[in-house]
Amino acid sequence: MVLKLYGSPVSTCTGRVVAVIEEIGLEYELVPVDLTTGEHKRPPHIERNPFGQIPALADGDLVLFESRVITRYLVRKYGKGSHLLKEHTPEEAAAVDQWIEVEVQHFNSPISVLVYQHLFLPVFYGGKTDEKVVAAEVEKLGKVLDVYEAKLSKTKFLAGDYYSLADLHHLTYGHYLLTTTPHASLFHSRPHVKAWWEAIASRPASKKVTAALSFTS
Ligand code: GS8
Repeated sequence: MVLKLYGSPVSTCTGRVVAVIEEIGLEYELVPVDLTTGEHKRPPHIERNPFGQIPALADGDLVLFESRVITRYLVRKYGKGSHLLKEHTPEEAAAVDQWIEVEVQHFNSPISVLVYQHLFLPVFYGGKTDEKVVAAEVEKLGKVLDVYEAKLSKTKFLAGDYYSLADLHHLTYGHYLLTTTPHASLFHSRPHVKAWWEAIASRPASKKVTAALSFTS
């Protein structure tokens, strides 16, 4: 049965799931949910995600929401041979889990504000970038990336020398930050972060995802 992914091609959280689908090589159908008309807040989408957000995945009768839960589900169900979740030993699984959590707890908040301020706010909502907010979030993200720089000076990827979901989860916001905001130097000025980013972005699966994200150069 073909997976159905309910979301939007320009959404970071939808793209996160598409990245895993492409890494594993699964067939899927992207069913558009139009945020501009509030389709995500009404039935039938609200039944797929009670928080009225995208994405949601339907795999037969199973319906899931939360992009990072969907990615783990897909790896466990269809990507067992991959290293995307190293569940061979509790120690390796913990290394991936730890950096998956770091992305959620430390990276996502400042980078999503920066992308919102520079891209979604002006483009979708006709608002004006708040430079005070931007300055505070640039500082926060810089501190997080200092930690990444130290870790990535020891291993090629976050959890170890292998590409995992811990890295993949950074793809879509990283892409938008680098291509639609004036803050690419946050990544490029840190040599190990820069090399890590290039290793992520140059993967064939990543290229398919980022090609579909609009607003990019
Ligand atoms: C966040 C989903 C989300 O913010 C996840 O799936 O990872 N933790 C969740 N979705 C946004 C689009 S961002 O790609 C969304 O649906 N926004 C509309 C809204 O919240 O009303």
